[in-house]
Amino acid sequence: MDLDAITEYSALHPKPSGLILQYGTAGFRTKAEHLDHVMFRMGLLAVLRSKQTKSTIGVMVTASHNPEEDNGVKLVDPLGEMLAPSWEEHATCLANAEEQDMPRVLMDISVKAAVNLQQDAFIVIGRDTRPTSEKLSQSVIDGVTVLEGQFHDYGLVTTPQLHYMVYCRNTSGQYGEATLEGYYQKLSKAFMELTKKTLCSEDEYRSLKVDCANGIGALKLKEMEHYVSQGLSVQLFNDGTKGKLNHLCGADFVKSHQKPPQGMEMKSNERCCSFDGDADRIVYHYLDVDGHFHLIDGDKIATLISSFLKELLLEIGESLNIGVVQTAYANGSSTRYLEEVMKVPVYCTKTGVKHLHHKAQEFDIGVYFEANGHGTVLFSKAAETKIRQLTKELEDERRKAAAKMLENVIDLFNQAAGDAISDMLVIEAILMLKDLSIQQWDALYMDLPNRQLKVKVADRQVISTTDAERQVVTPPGLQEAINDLVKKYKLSRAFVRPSGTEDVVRVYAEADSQENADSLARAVSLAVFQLAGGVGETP
Ligand code: NG1
Ligand code: ZN
Repeated sequence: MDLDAITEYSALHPKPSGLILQYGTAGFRTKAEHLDHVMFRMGLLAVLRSKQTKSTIGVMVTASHNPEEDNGVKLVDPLGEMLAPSWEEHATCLANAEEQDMPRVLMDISVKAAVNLQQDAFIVIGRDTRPTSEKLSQSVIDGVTVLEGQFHDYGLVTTPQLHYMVYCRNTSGQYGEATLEGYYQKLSKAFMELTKKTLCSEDEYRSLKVDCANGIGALKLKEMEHYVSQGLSVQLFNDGTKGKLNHLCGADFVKSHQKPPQGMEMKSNERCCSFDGDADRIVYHYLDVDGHFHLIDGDKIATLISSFLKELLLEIGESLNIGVVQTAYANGSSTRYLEEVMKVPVYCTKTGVKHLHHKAQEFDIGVYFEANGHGTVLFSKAAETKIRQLTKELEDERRKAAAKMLENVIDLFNQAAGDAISDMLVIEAILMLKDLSIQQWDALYMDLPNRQLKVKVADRQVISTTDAERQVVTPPGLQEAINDLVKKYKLSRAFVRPSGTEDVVRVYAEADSQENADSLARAVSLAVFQLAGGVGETP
């Protein structure tokens, strides 16, 4: 390592002294103007990680659903997964080292992690459409270059597209070709094959309105459009030509406000969906004939997908196990429906896709979705091999057709990360194949009314939790207070946890009516404010 060169280049990306940031659930995320040094340093760290794993590592510059002024960065590990926890700590140390200490901290990490500095390194870089992303991704490249890492800059891509590139490159092209063309080809081929039998049914099913949150999803859907145009026509709204990124639109806005996005013309009963700013989340929605808004979130997406997969498995008669993974934010009705009606096992993990992804890997087929619409389906290597073998060997036409469909589904899901584009194509294919309208899908079960609120406290880390974040451990008395409040309502549930991406405590409540869910959420917020050091206005 050329420490002089590192010191010299680092001075061009100086750290504002005293600034402390944490590698959270989705990497570093804060106001874009505070991130230049972090980007440079994550370029350096990516090189070390690449040398250590002898694999291509990804660096994505995005702040997902955050406001346009924010930005962020996360590293993508060899098989497309989120960075390993011990390296999250290295990332935090490196980002927070004062200017003069940085080269030493970098050396310490390479020693601790037993990095062979002679090893080659290869980094792939991507970014979203934020005005600050291009310059920040250049700072990542500066970091990579000063440590003599090789790189490929994919420029504007969705977060899941970058995960896909990393996965492809580390599996010698077996998973797919590491280009955008390769991504579109792979997905569209699987989609067209899966839906080819339905192509002569009615046209209205085939058109979908997409709210792109004024983000990268719009550009990438435009690029993909002609690959799938025979099976699906997408009408794009909030495509970034006018509005501000994630402002009053996009999956996060729609889910948290339970309102239609602005800038989208919705007629009654039309199928609509919203992506978030980096296109790794999707939720569906529609207006009914009375003009009421209906949200179809990640839980209902998981339900649709797992019921489809279960039917196919029954058809081929193989005993592959299937499990659904959720977080505490999953609507109580969805969990009940999955367990009691569909009879599929459901597991709850901590918030953050890395936890869900990890748990989903335990099954032959692991379906995981956060209620906010981030998720995918993972197939174990053994299950994939089995299914591909069955499509070749089965003689019974029906069973063979079902196995073939499962094979298409494997190719259609992004196995490296939750992906709005890939999920959208799977959902559209299932709705076509089962001839389901959005209302019929919505009617699978009724969501329990719920409310999410945020509370500002002096230090959100005073709140610690257990039982997949459903129970508070500290501060003392808070869980008892929540228990007492929950008892006052029917069909009720509430929990609180410190956010991993914002400086707030999140409060979630559900109950038998919207009024009661709102009132329970407010009461729990007040308890948090009083017992966990609330600041500012009392909720
Ligand atoms: P935090 O801020 O830790 O609640 C949010 C989402 C997560 C996940 C991350 C990463 C909710 C309640 N939380 O995390 O599910 O998507 O952002 O983007 O939706
Ligand atoms: Zn996102």
